[in-house]
Amino acid sequence: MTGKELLKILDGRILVFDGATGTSLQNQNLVEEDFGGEAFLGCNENLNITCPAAPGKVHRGFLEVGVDVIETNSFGGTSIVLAEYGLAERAYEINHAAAEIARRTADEYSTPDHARYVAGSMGPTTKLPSLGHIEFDAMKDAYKEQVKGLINGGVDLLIVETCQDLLQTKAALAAMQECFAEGIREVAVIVSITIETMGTMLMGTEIAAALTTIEPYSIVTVFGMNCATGPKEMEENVRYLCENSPKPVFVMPNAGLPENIGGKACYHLTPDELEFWMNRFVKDFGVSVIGGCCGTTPEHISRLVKIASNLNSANIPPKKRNYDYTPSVSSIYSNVALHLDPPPVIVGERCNANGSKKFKELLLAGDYDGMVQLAKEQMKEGAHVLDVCVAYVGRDEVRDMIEVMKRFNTQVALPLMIDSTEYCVIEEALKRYAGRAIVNSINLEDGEERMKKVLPLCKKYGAAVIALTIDESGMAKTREKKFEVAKRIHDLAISKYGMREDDLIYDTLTFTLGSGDEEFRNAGVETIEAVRMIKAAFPRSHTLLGVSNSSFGLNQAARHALNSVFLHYAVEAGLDLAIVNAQKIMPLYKIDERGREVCKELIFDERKFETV
Ligand code: THG
Repeated sequence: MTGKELLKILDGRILVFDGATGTSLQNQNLVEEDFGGEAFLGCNENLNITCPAAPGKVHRGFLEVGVDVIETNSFGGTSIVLAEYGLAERAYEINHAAAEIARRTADEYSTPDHARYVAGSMGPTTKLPSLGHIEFDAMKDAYKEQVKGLINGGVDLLIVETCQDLLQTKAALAAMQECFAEGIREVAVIVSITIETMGTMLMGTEIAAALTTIEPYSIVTVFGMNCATGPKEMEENVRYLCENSPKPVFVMPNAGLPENIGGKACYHLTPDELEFWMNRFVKDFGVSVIGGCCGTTPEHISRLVKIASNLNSANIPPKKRNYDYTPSVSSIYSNVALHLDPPPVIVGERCNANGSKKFKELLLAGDYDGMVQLAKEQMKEGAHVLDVCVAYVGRDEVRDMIEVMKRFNTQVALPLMIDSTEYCVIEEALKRYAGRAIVNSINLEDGEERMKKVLPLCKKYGAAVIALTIDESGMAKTREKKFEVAKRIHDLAISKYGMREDDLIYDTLTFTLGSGDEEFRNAGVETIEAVRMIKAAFPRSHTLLGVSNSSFGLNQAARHALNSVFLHYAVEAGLDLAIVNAQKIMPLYKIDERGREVCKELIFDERKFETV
C-alpha cells in the first residue's frame, strides 16, 4: 500500500490497528523451549523463528475481533536490540519471518468486503543517538535491514513507533528513503512518538517540536502517538495534533498507566474507559487511525472496531487536517515559527567563526563547551534561532561541525541554521541534529550544481533552506534581477526537487551601504524592494537578510544605528528572519532623529551628503 492509497482509505473511514503484542505474548506463559533456549528467553522476536504459532495466536486474537491492521512481531527486531541475545546476524531473517507470519494470518481473514493489512513494526531500539549511544549511520543501517526484511516479507506499510528520540526517528526515515531509492517496494509510513507522563518525549521534546520535525517528510503519511500512558493523559497532545497536523492523526494508548505489581507491569484501563476516550478522540478531535498499545486485549480492541464500524462515510466526522499549518523549525526541545508576530525571527549571528572574534578564539582553542556558552548567551539576548558556521582556514570543518553539533543538539534549546558551503559539512551536521534545521544556503552561482547536492539533503533530513539570489552572472543587484533569480530557484526547488514553497527562505543579499561605492548606491533599497516582490509572489515563502553586512566598515555606534534602521525598513517590506547580533538591535526611538535620517538616506539612496 502506498501513502496515497492509505490516504484514500482514510478518506472514507477510521482505520483500526490491533492491541498489545508484547503483553499478549507474555500472557501466553511461553517457556524456555518456545524461545529456543535459555539464552533467548524474553526475546519476543526470536519467536518468529522458534515458535511462529505464538505471534500467530496474537494476530488471530485481534483479527477475530475485526481489526483492519495487525502489526508484525518485530518491535525489537533491529540488529541493535537482537545483539543483546547474540542474534544480530539474524535480523533480516527474523523480520522477514515476522512479516510472513502476519501476512499469512491477515490473508486468512481478508475478504473482498474487509481487507486486512499488515504494518511492519519498528521500535526505537535500546539506544538514543542524541545521547551518543550510537552513530546515526549505524542506526540507519540497522533499520535498513529491518525495513528490507519486513517489506520483502510482505507488509503493506511500516510504522516507526514508540519514538523517544527524534534523531532515532530520522535514522529510521533515512533508512526507508534509501531502501525505496534502492528499489525496495515503496509502502506507506506511519510515525508514532511517545510522550512520557512528564509531558514530553524521553529526550525532552515537546509535541509541537516533534510535529515540526517529522511533518516535512513526504514519505510519512500519518503521524501520531502511542505508549507510555493511557488515553486520558494523551488528551491535550491529541488535541494539539488534530488542530495542527497536516497529516492524519494516529493514537494508540496503553491500557492506562502501568502499575508495578510484584515486578510485573499491570494495566487497569477497562474496555469501557478506552471506548469512551477513543470515541471522543475520533468524533470530537478528528483522529483517523486508532489502536491499542501495552496492556490492550482483544476485548479492548473490539470496542475500537465498534467505534469505527458505527461510522460510515456518511457520518464520519471531519478528520481535521490542518493544511494551513504554521511552517516552523525546531530544536530537539521546542519549535519556532518561521514568521513571528511581531516580526522578525531573530537569528543570532555570533556562533560564526568568521563573524565573531570570540567564537573564532573558542574554536581555535577547541573550547567546545565555551561555544555552547556563547550559544546560550545569545538565547538570553533574545535570539530565536542560531546561525552556526565553523568554517575556518586551516581547520577541518567537518570535524569541527561534528563536535559542535553533538553538543548543540542537546545543550542548545534554540533551532539551528547550518551555515556552510561544503555539502559534507551540511550532511554531517544534519545527521547529528534531532530537530528541524535551516540549511544556509543554496544559490545558482554554478547553475543547478549546488541545488542538486543540497536539496536532496534537505529532503532527506526534513530541513528548510535559505536561497541566495546569486546566479551564473553573480550576485543580483537590482530588485528585478533578485526576483528573477528567486523565481528560478522557487520553480526548480518545487517542481524538480520536491520542496514546498514554505521550506524556502529567500535572501535578497545585504551589501555594505557605507562604502561610498557608486555601484552600491541603490543596494539597500533594491534588497528591501526585492523582499516585497518575493513576499507578494510567493506568500507561503519566507525571506531573510544578514543585516549586519550592511554596516561593515563603520564605527560601532553607526553600525548599530544603521543595522537597526535597515532592519526596520526590511521588516516593513515583509522580512521574516534577520541574522543579527540580538543584543545590538535598537528600536528606532532610541536612535536620535538625525541618526535615523542619515541611515534612511543611506538605505534609500536619498543622500543629500557625500560622506558619512
Ligand atoms: N546571508 C546569509 N548568511 C549569512 C550572511 C548573509 N551568514 C554570515 C553573515 N552574512 C551574517 N553574519 C554576520 C556575523 C557577524 C557580522 C556580520 C554578519 C559582524 N561581525 C563583527 C565584524 O565583523 O565586524 C565582529 C563582531 C565580533 O567580533 O564580535 O559584523 O548575508 N544567508
